[in-house]
Amino acid sequence: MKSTDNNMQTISPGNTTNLRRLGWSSFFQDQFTIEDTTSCFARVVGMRRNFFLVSQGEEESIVTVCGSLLKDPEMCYPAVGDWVILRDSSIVAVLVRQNALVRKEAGTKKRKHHEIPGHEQVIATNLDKALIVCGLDRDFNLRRIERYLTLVYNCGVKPEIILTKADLHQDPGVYADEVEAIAFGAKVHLVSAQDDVAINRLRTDLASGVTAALIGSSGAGKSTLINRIYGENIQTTGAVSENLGKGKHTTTNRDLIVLPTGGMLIDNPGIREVALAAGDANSVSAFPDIEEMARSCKYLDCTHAHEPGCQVLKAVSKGELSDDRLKSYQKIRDELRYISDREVKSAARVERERWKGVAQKIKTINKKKYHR
Ligand SMILES: Nc1nc2c(ncn2[C@@H]2O[C@H](COP(=O)(O)OP(=O)(O)OP(=O)(O)O)[C@@H](O)[C@H]2O)c(=O)[nH]1
Ligand SMILES: [Mg+2]
Ligand SMILES: [Zn+2]
Repeated sequence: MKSTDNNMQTISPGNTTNLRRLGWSSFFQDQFTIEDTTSCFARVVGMRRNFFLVSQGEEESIVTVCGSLLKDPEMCYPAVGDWVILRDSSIVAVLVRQNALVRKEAGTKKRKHHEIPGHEQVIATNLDKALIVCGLDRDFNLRRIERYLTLVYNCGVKPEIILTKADLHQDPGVYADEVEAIAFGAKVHLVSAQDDVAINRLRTDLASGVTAALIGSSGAGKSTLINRIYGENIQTTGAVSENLGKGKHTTTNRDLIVLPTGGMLIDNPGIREVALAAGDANSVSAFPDIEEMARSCKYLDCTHAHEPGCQVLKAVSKGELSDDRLKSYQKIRDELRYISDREVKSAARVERERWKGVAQKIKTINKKKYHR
């Protein structure tokens, strides 16, 4: 199935008012037209081992993926947040995504073909924003927040930061100030599950049709926030271990939750390691301060490690930039460079392998000639 203008598949749009509540827009509408009565548009709201939960705005239904979709190189495997075309309880097409929050798959557990270790894992798609949730307990870590910001910006998604568990401190504003200083324009919310005013503010920010995904460590308090914003305990929450200060991976599935007030929140399992995926070349940097200083460095290719005339190092020595933030920047920069290098190299390797095959064939042909 193609989505090009000259080969338009026509399918009845269904109830667009209901779809709109789920975030349906002309961006998706313009991709396909459905005319047959057996097909319809739906949004993926949940993912389980062998099936998907989809919604058309009212009831949810359980569907599978059509075998031919898996073989179509132009189609991607559905993820939570995707708009799809359904036919006979199976997903036959995935609409082009507005954006996708993607990270490298960490760990070595054997997974299904779409989640191979070291490969990219789609957290959620078609987002209006990503809410980076950080608990003001042992979870609090500026360097990790910088990594999350890089991940979100790299995916072309708008980040906001939620600092939760503010009730654990006398003066939580200090943490908010520290985060504001590295957030550069990304909104910072200071909340706690008990704070009705703060929860209400988050709720009002999620207008009807708006989709936001919550990401953060296990135990950060993502599901607790969803329950509070929703107004009912719909997601299971779990305690944080006293010795390790970490959560126990209570949430294991990705789910899109439609709030009674209209907005949508995607709950995700806690992320163990913020492994970055190769970014979009036009993405916004999470380090605009350092990049601005670097423009005045003496050398264009300054690494800000030892070079004379380095304005970044000068800022560190003057106390205008923290050494930790510079180290965090350098680490992320090197990682992203490594990822993109590896991608270029693997493309080169594929090409080399192809030529090896061709060369082998030529050799055998020549050999035959020689022996004749
Ligand atoms: N003191 C305090 N504790 C909170 C707050 N929010 C959440 N918690 C506690 O933190 C623990 C973890 O909360 P969850 O909401 O399950 O965390 P999560 O981010 O969903 O964790 P995973 O599902 O494992 O990724 C629970 O024991 C919550 O009661 C808060 O605002 N203040
Ligand atoms: Mg959870
Ligand atoms: Zn420099």
